[in-house]
Amino acid sequence: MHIAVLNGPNLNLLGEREPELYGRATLAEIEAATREWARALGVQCSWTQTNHEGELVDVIQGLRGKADGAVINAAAFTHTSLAVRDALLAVRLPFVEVHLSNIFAREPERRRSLLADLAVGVVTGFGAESYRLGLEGLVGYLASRHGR
Ligand code: CA2
Repeated sequence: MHIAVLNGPNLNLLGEREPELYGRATLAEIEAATREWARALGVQCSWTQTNHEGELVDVIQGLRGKADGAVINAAAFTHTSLAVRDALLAVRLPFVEVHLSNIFAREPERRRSLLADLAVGVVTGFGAESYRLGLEGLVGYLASRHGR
């Protein structure tokens, strides 16, 4: 099973600023932990971070037939990007939306996700653990679907 983990804009800055919102872990540390969690679950994982909306769309389009599912923290694009939504609709890839912070406890414009209704589920507010919970939830979902 191959799971793609996708990260949107500014997540490359994690650990440098705003630790009260996003924690102290760097994105490289979250990547290392996620790869370890994936290994323990017996799944392959790929990792992408981009600051560019079009690149995120290209990466999502390229997952068709290559990945079984995705864990996606689209960062600010979560709240703004019809292009990312359309790409996810086009590839019909099961995905879990994850966020480090609880987007529902933040500014009104962050409480809306343009992706969440397409997702298998959403994990928001657990810091780096959101990635582990999202990955576990997605792998369980895919395993039960394959077993049917
Ligand atoms: O809580 C999350 O995971 C977010 O997806 C993080 C995004 C934010 O736009 C979403 O509303 C919620 C922000 C990504 C990281 O931004 C940083 C900005 C400055 C310093 C460090 C990180």
